[in-house]
Amino acid sequence: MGTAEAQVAAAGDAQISTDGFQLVIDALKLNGIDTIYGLPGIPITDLTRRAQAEGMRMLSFRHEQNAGYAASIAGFLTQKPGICLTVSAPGFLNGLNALAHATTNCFPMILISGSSEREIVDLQQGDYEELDQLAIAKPLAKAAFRVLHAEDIGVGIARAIRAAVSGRPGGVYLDMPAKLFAQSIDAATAKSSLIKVVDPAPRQIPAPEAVKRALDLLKSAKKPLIILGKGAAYAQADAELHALIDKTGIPYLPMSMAKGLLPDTHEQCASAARSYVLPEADVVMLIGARLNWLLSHGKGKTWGGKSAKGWGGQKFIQIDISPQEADSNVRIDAPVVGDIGSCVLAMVAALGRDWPRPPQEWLAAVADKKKGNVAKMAETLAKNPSPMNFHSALNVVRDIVRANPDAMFVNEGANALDFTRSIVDMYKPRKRIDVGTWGIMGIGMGYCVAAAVVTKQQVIAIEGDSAFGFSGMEVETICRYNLPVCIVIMNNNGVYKGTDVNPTGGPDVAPTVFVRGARYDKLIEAFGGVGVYATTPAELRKGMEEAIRSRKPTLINAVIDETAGTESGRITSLNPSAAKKK
Ligand SMILES: Cc1ncc(C[n+]2csc(CCOP(=O)(O)OP(=O)(O)O)c2C)c(N)n1
Ligand SMILES: [Mg+2]
Repeated sequence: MGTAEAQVAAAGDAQISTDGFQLVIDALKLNGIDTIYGLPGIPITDLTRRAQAEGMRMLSFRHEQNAGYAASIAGFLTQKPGICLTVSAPGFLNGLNALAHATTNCFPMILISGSSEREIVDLQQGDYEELDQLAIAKPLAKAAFRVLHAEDIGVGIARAIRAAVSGRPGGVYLDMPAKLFAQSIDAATAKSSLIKVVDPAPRQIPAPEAVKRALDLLKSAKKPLIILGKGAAYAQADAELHALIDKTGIPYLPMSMAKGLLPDTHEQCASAARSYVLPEADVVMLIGARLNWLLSHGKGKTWGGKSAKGWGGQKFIQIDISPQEADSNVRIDAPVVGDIGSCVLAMVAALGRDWPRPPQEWLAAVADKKKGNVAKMAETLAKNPSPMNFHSALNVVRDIVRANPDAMFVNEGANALDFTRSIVDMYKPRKRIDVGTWGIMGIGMGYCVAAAVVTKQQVIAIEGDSAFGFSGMEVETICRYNLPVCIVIMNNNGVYKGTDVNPTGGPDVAPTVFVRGARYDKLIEAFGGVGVYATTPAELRKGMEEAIRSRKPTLINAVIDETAGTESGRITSLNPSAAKKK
């Protein structure tokens, strides 16, 4: 079947009809959405078939959670809502985790789920996969809508798109009961019911007085610091950010997914002196970064406060799209509300020509700290212990990424995450995608699929062995679509490390321990991919170079010293009972 438009034209007869399936596809395509991440089944199987027949990229996953994570990160990378399509009840619930993740991380995504018959669900009469999905989705989504009539599909999709991408982006749920898809509707009426959304994410220009207030404060600083968050990465305002960093000369810290907005090797990048600059800074400008747990809520010892919740004395400027973000954790002296691109542009324009560089003592102190820490790290990285540890393995990964700066970089785990983030430099914007605000395990393979599909670039994934397990079956998906993904599993035999013992002496291993010496590399071979077993940095290097050269789906099982990890990686202090365990 063609588009509603084609049918009308071909038949020359306004009486010809179309259906709900077709309208969903037409509405998405009309809004430039050409990819769906999902998993077929009642009632959406034909939607997946017909989307493919209509030229959309319909990517089928092995579990909806992974399809959902793929959709969420596609939204982050493209500024268009990523679409996840699931069946009712269990499929919907599997996708819901990713929807909540999208909302928490401010990624635009739409979860479209088929659902059961309203009148049966509402009377709780026990329909096939009965569940009040809309009610369940609401608290986890930025917005949630249901469409009951085919003529409302256009409006439903338009509202979902606007809700997902405007203001602070987030996850949107769109409920589509089974009956909707088969409803027939006059093709001309159908066509006129569709909406091409005009200006879905309008710019939000900051107030000039807010910009002036912020710049006055910044100018008064003796030890200024800029923090770039993933909101700054999402904004795709790379040139404006470069100009701001260059013109002010202020040291900056990139949050995890903001790494590479400017190359991590930039002389103003203060990542290697993080624990020095946070407590020392007197004025901090946050750009698309929230003062949540990842920044210790802007207070406490990390910031030089005397107690766990004590204020460190910093003044804060916060550039954010949401007017409600300011003062969420500490006082914000100069909130600047607007989209990041417009705000940074306004700031650069208002800097003028004679903006003073920060005091030399501050720049020299930061540079000095950096130098010391970089030298210490270089020493550790140069070692070649046997068995291989995180550092000697990541030394290889660091070289490979430097040589392939366009590659997308996926990262999850605990130690496998924390060591990687600090050791592997990024050189370009939006290359690093990881566990995000919640620190969730399971984003790995879904992110790999979306990153490859959206960017067409090589993808490198550095995965803890536990982290990988959450989405490991999607290696079949990666092989099926023949995606250029190189997965490296940092295999230390368990969660954090592989050395825990069962204190009772019973036959079960400890809860954090897996099968010793597991051969994850064999897993991908089952689907025609390339498996590599690497016990030395040289073997790891060879495997990664070959994967990138061939662009074949590759899984490298990097055998890591099972004693090498730390409980909870860098966030041991958040672990209530085991805070002292190293
Ligand atoms: C969905 C989810 N479940 C559980 C956790 C708790 N958790 C944090 S890190 C981690 C796994 C760490 O082990 P691994 O990935 O092997 O990394 P390693 O520290 O061993 O390198 C787990 C289970 C989580 N963050 N997310
Ligand atoms: Mg592990």
